[in-house]
Amino acid sequence: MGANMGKNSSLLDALPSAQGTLHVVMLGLDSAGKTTALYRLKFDQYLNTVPTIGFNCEKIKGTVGKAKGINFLVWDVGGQEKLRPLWKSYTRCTDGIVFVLDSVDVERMEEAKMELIRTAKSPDNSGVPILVLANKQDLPGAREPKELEKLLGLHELGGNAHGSKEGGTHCWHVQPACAITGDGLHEGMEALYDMIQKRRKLAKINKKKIR
Ligand code: G3D
Ligand code: MG
Repeated sequence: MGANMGKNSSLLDALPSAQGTLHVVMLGLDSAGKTTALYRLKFDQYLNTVPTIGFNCEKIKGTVGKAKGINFLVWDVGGQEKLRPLWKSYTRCTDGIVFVLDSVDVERMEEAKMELIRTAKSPDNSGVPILVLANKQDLPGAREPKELEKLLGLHELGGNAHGSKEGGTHCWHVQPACAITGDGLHEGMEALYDMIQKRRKLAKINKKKIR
């Protein structure tokens, strides 16, 4: 399944598309904190996680700022190396990508960068906004967003949410967070929502221009 799925069938297609619900997929290396973040967003509490084989999927409601009341359907896909080929089938037709990062694990930063760039450059994800969740900010030695931007080479992906343009098609934003306490998670979802809205507005304008 997954890696061998036909071009026209994805798990997302199998779901009834709830009106107004935004589809978001959480990616990132194993043990970055994706499942912890998902369940903290969902239940507002810490849940003990086990490594994800397959995926988790939950409906989340935005609580902060413009994203208040917005429904997100969030997919949390296993991050172990052998599962990564599956990411492709989840990221098709998604409104936004949350890339969860262990901000302490500098040893695996290059690996995270490779996976992020691979995801961003996949034609299916062209222009999909990316929220980088700089997780585990509670731990000593956690890198700051500015440094992570550099380590991940985010500028190669496109302008960030604040408008700088350096080629590439992606809007991105780095949000410092702690999935255990929940700090920064809803702020991150708001930033993602903001980028999704901007992209939609631009698409509308461009459509009008073509007419
Ligand atoms: P994954 O779904 O990305 O693979 P998990 O990652 O959510 O399973 O988390 C992996 C480990 O990181 C878990 O610890 C979890 O408690 C921890 N973790 C997640 N987010 C944070 C955070 O913000 N800060 C700290 N300090 N730890 C975090 P265990 O010990 O269960 O492996
Ligand atoms: Mg997991």
